[in-house]
Amino acid sequence: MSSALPSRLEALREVVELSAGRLPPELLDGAHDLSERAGARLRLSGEHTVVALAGATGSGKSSLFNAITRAELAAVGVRRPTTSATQACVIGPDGATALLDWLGVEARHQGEVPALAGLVLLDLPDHDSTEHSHRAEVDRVLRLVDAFVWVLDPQKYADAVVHERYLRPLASHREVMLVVLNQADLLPSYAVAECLTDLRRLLVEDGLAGVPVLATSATAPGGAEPLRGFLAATVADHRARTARIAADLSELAGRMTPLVPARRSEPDLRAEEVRLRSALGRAAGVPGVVDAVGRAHERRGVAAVGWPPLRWLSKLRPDPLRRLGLGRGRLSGSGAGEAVLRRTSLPAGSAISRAGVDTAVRAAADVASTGLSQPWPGLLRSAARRRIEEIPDALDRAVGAADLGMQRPPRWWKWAGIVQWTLLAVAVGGLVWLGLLAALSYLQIDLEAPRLGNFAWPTVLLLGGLLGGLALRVLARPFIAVGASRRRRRAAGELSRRVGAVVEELVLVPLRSELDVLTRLAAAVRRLASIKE
Ligand SMILES: Nc1nc2c(ncn2[C@@H]2O[C@H](COP(=O)(O)OP(=O)(O)O)[C@@H](O)[C@H]2O)c(=O)[nH]1
Ligand SMILES: [Mg+2]
Repeated sequence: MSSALPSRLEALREVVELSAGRLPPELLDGAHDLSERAGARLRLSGEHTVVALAGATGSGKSSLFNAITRAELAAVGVRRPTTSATQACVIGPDGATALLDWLGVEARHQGEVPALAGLVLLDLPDHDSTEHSHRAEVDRVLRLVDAFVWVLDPQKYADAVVHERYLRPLASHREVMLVVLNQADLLPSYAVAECLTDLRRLLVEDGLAGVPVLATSATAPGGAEPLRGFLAATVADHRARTARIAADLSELAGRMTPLVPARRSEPDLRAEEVRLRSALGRAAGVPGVVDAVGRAHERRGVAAVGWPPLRWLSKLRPDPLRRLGLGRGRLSGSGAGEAVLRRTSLPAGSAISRAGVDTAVRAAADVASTGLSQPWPGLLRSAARRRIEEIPDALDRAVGAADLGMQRPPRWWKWAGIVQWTLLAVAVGGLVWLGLLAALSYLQIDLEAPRLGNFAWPTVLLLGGLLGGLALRVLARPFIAVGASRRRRRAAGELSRRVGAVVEELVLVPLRSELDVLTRLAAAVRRLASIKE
């Protein structure tokens, strides 16, 4: 397990980073603390193993401490024995100063017990002390040590406090825990055996099955030997330091696992993308623009190929695109780096279309959160909505910058226009000719105009020119209409591409990036829990 520790600690750092602002603060604080604590302990002496003696008042912690270290270091109370500060005894190698500084233990002693070289034994205040500061000291030190020895006694071993407040929450720490039933000398041996059986049963209920339980006596000769033997083995295999951190990691992972989803496939957002496009398209006024493109095309077509003398008529009505501020169809000065964009005069999205955008964005977030429990649906919603305020402007820019294809009138319009002017010229020619003939005839000069069948040429020219112009106007109409619907389709395509880009940038990218955080966090929590990917 310890070989996986570096990767689990790396996972922990990732968890801290990714869960900031996402998971409950107390969990985040716990993760952050653990990351710091584990890093600090791993930088400190690996030669030493820190073991705390913890237990209730009078259980015999101080007496065992003295018995193990073979010194009269800790004050043993007869009537009201209390230890207000943690005492430390370092056995064997020097170099524990930084470790003790980090542990925040001032009362330090040096002991000489060859079999225990490397042990830093701590005698804690009573966890059931009436002094709040004593209990706080116990809680503080217990977070830092490599291993715990719970010292219980025959009268109080079943007390609810120690089981509920201390033992049960340490279920992940079975590997670095020992429970001793001290003062065994006070009981006949059959009663000791019964006590041990009962204590083991309680420990199983605490979730601590498998934790070693020993009977000791701090006062009877050799009564502390079982504990000494256990400590010697613990110190010798040097594993408590990393095993404690591994236990902390497992405990944290156990609390985090319910908050991240198990492996799941990427949600399919394609249908939501379609809905978003149409909602944003409506909000951007795309149907109105498309319609205006068609009408503008027809109007301009009629203006280009209509009968010249009547063209001014169609100019009486305003150009539908110019009215929307889209007449020129492009950004003003579309040079690179152009910062000031021309705004369209599109009506600002109506309340209804804005509500439509809102609904579509929420729906996309909800689909993305299918099967997730809180806080993720909320987080995905706020991610999808993070840039929602920017949508109206972005849509306006997208529509304003769209090339609606109105710059390039169909080429045949020009030729038809030339034909129209030519026909008009022919008609005018005929008219002038007829006028001249009439003037000459007034002057009694009769000239015979050349004839085409039954008609005089000037008449043919006048009527032919007029009828030709009219016919051209009428024949051109359906072609203009076909052109208009083609332009409408092209504009719709262009606008939908542009609206799609806004959907992608302002809704889907933020949403997917939050989904990505979720996936990475879930993977990090699995690595934290040391579950194989
Ligand atoms: N008979 C007996 N008395 C003990 C034993 N351990 C401690 N005591 C006594 O219990 C009292 C409290 O011990 P102490 O070590 O101060 O307990 P602490 O409060 O847990 O530190 C003292 O009078 C000790 O002599 C033991 O194993 N057997
Ligand atoms: Mg004591």
